[in-house]
Amino acid sequence: MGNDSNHKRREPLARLETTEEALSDSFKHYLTYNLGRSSGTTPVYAYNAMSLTLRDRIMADWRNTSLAQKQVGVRRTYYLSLEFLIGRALGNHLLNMGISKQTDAALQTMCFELEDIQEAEADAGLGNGGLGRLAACFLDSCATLELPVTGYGIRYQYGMFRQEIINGFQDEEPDHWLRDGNPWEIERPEYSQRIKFGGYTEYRHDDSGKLVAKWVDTRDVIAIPYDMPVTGYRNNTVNTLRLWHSTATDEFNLDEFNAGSYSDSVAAKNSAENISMVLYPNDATENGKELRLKQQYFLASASIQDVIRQWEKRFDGEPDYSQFAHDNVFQMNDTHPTICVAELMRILLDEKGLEWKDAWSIVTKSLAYTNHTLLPEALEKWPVSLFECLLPRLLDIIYEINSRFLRAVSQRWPGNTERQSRMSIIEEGPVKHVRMAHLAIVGSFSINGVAALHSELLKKGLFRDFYELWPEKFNNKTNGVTPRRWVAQSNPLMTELISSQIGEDWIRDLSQLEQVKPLAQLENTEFRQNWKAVKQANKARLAELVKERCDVEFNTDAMFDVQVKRIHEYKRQLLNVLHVIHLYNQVKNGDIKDWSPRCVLIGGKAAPGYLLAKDIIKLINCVAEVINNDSEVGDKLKLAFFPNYNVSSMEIIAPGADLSEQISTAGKEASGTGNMKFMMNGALTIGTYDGANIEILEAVGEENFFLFGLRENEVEAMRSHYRPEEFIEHDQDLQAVLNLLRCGHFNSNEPGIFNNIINSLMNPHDPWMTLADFRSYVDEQAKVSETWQDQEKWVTMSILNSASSGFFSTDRTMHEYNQDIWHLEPVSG
Ligand code: 26Q
Repeated sequence: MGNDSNHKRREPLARLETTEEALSDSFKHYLTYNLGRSSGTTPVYAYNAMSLTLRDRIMADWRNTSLAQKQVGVRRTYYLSLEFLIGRALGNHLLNMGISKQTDAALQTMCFELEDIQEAEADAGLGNGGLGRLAACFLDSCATLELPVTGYGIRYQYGMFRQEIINGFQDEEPDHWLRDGNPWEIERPEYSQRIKFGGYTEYRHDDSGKLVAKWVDTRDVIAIPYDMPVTGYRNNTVNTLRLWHSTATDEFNLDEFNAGSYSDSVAAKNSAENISMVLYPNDATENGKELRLKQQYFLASASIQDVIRQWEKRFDGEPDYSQFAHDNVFQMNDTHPTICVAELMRILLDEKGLEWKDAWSIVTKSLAYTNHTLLPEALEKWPVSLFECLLPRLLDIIYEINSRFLRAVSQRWPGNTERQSRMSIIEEGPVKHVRMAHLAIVGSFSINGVAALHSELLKKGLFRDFYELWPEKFNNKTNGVTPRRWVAQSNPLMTELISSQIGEDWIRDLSQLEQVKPLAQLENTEFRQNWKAVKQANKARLAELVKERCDVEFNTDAMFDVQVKRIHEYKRQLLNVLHVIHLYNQVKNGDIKDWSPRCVLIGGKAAPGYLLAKDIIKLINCVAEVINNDSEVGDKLKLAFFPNYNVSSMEIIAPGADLSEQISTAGKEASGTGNMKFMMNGALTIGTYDGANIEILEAVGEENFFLFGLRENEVEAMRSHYRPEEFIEHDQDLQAVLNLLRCGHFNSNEPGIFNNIINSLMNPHDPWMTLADFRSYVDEQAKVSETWQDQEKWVTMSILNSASSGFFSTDRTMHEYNQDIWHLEPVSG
């Protein structure tokens, strides 16, 4: 294992120059001497050479930041997440370092275009959607705010699958994002950790007569860290994202080999290497998959051991564990890494020899949990039997935590066994389960939701019992997005325009966008003209991409109406499609007075096992096929499904959108973050009273937001007597839409393929109650179209949306986490 205990004596590294000449020299050096390529090479080698050039120029700040954060007395946070949806890095580092101009110039002299080179970078797609992207935005903001926060995750060899559309259906292809190498990562095998699986617990009494547990006869796996730099915005701070790669131990192979089973030993090696092989592509629980639980424990154990290793080095002699919770705080991104409640206990008890009450006091002062879902069926639980095989010692500890916890519950509510079984970490039944959210709540000092409504609903619903026991643990932290990636990088034209008016400081203090509000007034004709021109140019850029990826022509004079996010029933892409079919009916009926032409773009991935979500993709493609090939429809209406929606495509999509669709069933979308990216880029929102939509509406004012649909309480009140037929009976537009669907108008060659969709809409038990909101949605969409007719009004609303989006910067979110949960001091590199 490594030893960097002499770090205090190390000289800071000198920064390398970032002049055009220095960049160009270094680039040529890497291209020729390191990569063995010449100037006529393909963009991928030029990308690698430039990335290595930049990495060199990050290294000094990285080392300095890292040393500064290791100093005695520096309190640090570790963000534990099974997902980091980073996207591309090159453009982000260039922006943060402020050297895009000279880099561009250096490349030009060597006949390379920066843009082409950036395109050669594969997205680091190590996440499913919102939760994973949030983790990436958080890291960006922490580095910019100089907060000592380290991300810990898994270095999946295959990220989120690549989605291809074949005959309208989703097809999943592996995402081998590391194929061409990853110039941003640094392998640090000297900090490898050993992770135990299987075996059993041995108890014995030590010399002083104390009962001690030992987890023995385990099948071990090695975790090797790979570090990626996280640069702050123009502040010389570089934080770290440490991703673990799994590999087999050497001796394990040898044992098996000596026992005469060579192939079994190779198979064992495979199974160790499987752990970090692939990201699970489900954005709800993939219940009971052994490999997923292995991934979770692998991350938790490797990360905690790594934190302890680093922290112990601060001491000359014996580490003082009474200080541990002062120095360290772990933020758990959903329940996925929650096994670390038990793992930290195990290490403190079995390896550090602490007493239970001291260990528990440390654990419950250093762990914090963020919840990201309101769907009860998405709460993670694992069969006890799986724990028994895989993590027997951790199961012992969970049982002990639970029995002590239930004692506290029975003291608070004597004789209330009903409540005890509701709150228990163990769910009883024919198959016993470990409830990970309960473990997280019991083990954490802070529990937060991700938008105001979501956090309230957690207290009233899902976690009500726990809120009654520990109200002080519960808090809200409304999500955000980083304005560096989501405006400064992705929308350079808007960035330039805003900066020409209010300077550049808004990029690190987004509340300053307020100063743009007065510029929305009609008399500011030049600014408004420029705003329109920026949107128009961004729409042209998006239209070009849509043409290339979807082979559909989007006319940039039409309204670009966009819904991109994971495909899920609760997000109600179906409601969107029903509206598109309604518009199509209007055109076909000649009901086109004062028509507002629309280009509707829908994109997103379906979990491979989620068949109805896959049907929805097929439906969108089938409806698109009919509409786009109807000459009577022409430019009045287009529909396209955007394949393989990912971080890089959002960087083009958000700036080009006029209308953002945020139409989840109220009470189901915890927050949403795409809504924020669209708002920042000047799109108007049509949305339900759900998640962060509510806070967006409050920030921009209801006159600048298209609100529709039932509220959360109304949804719940209607649920028991929801009758879809009644909504159909009273609504001719809805009848017409459903008739077209039912008669097979969009699937004449594939009869019956949408029956499941139709049945789900017509089902009185439809949890998403889509038809209940149809009328209200269509009416609000008519208001959207009417507003579009008044382009001056639209521009005003667009400017006001951007100008009101300051609250939704993750800089604000991270500031709040720090004030209320982490209590870190900024550390400058
Ligand atoms: C769990 C166990 C096994 C396999 C997979 C999973 C799993 C993986 C990913 C469960 C959930 C997720 C992702 C959830 C997610 O992205 N939630 C979104 O989080 C955003 C950030 O807070 C919110 O804005 C969204 O509202 C929420 O849906």
